[in-house]
Amino acid sequence: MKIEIGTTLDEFIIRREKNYPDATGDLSKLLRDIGVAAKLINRSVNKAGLVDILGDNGETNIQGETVQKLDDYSNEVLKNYIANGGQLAGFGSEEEDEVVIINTEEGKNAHYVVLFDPLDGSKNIDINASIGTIFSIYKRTDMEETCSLKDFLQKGTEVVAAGYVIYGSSTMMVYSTGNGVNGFTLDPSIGEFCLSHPEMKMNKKGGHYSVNQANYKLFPENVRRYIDYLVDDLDMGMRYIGSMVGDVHRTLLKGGIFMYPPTTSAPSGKLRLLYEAIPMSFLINQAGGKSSMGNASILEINPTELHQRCPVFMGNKDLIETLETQYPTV
Ligand code: AHM
Ligand code: MG
Repeated sequence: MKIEIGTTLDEFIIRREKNYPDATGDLSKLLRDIGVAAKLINRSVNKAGLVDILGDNGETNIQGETVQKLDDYSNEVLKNYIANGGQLAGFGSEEEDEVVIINTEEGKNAHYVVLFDPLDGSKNIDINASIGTIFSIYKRTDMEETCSLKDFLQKGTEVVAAGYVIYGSSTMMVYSTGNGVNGFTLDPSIGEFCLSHPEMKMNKKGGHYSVNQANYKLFPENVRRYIDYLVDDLDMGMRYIGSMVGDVHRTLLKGGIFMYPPTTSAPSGKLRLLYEAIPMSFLINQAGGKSSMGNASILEINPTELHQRCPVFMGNKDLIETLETQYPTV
């Protein structure tokens, strides 16, 4: 059944759930809770220049980076909204050192775990550029066992749902439950996410390449040759915000390729496998594109650590296939 443009996120989720008579409603509730948390984060992001939540809070997170106040706030909002809803057995956050297991009776019986980056690209807060929230949802691997780290270290092929919220010139939530990708724009006049981009599909050709070009000399030789090929042979232009959600959102809408390759100082790149690379790969794949760690799919990586990093290349299928076959990097 086709769902009309303008349908609210809640209505969309309810209608979609009807296609699955055995659904418990837990995944739907989780997605709706993420939608509500996103609206709260959006409210604060919009006020970032006005109230005293702009700037950093002086602490560093496990990655050794300065934590911005809005990172903290977004992390708290997501935790409170999704952890207390009764559908979650645990969650992991880029801003938390360890996974958090929910030890209530409801939590022990819950089927799902969530991983999120509460506010990605937060260095862009001060300059009013796009930032975003990224999330992925998995089912626990074994309901007979207590929820533990292994439930979070699952391959991208096991993702049940993933998406992002972009706080940009408008605020959008884009997500997939493995059945295509749909985008919802927040209508501030009614405070609802409304279906604006149904069944998103990547362009097969064209678009920009998106990379931190300042790192060019630090990239492996094949990555440098590949970038030269994009510029010299395909005549591609470059766009780079430095905010993964913004850069991937453009790639999803307009085509091209987004990459964060390894460098000599960061041999696994910068981006986190579980919080950033897998959820975005899942979406790009669902929209008909492809993602790679340089020589194989990101979705096939077996995670070993919660905060592990991995090289990221994602975009038009042809571009990724050329990378893997002609300019592979390990
Ligand atoms: P963050 O999770 O600390 O915000 O860092 C991730 C961000 C991504 O959004 C973006 O793609 C990347 O860092 C940009 O890094 P760089 O400034 O090295 O190009
Ligand atoms: Mg991040």
